[in-house]
Amino acid sequence: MTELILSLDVLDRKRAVEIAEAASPCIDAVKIGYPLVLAAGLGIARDLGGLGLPLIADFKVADIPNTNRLICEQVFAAGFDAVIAHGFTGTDAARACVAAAHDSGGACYVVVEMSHPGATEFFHGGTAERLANLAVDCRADGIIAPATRPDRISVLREIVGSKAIYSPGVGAQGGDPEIVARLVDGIIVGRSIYEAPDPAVAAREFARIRR
Ligand code: NUP
Repeated sequence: MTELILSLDVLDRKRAVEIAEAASPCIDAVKIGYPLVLAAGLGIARDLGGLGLPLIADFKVADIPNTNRLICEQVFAAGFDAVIAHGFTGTDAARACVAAAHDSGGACYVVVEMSHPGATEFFHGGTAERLANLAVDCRADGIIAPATRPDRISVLREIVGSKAIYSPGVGAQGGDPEIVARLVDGIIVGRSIYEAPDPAVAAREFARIRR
């Protein structure tokens, strides 16, 4: 079954915990990025630890290998189970993230094509395909690919095979969960759940769709 990953981009610690708790029976993981961590602190990972769900740090790590390693070590020490890294900084840099993740018993996912309209300026023309190959070479656990372009997911699936594909862009960005859920291992949903009048109901609806 396709996983449902809640993207928790709210700025208030208490509200973040409430939404995650309400949605928790219907979701498979929680993804946290800079907005919540910068607003609430890295300790939010511990606050959400009681949910018993994997926590993914969407930090899109993109630095030199040594700095990537230092960042990822902090991510896993803080209690995260997975990290998202960029691949465009090169094989050595991505490999540093994968190594740090695996040394901590965690996972690393590499962004190979982003979901917003401007992403086509740089990711198209062969770059996403190269990044997908890089993710395979680095032994990343999976890739991030755009729910807004299901045709692209299919192209990237050819390259990564059975590696996990997690896909943001469902709902608020226009991606159709019914179509995308058939192509990927997990859909990532943010605003369509946390901005819904009842996030628990919205999460249940997405959980039903993905089956
Ligand atoms: O290509 C990407 N697109 C994207 O939206 C890569 C991402 N990591 N994301 C993230 O997924 C984005 O930063 C946000 O945290 C989430 C999508 O949220 P929403 O559009 O469902 O609200």
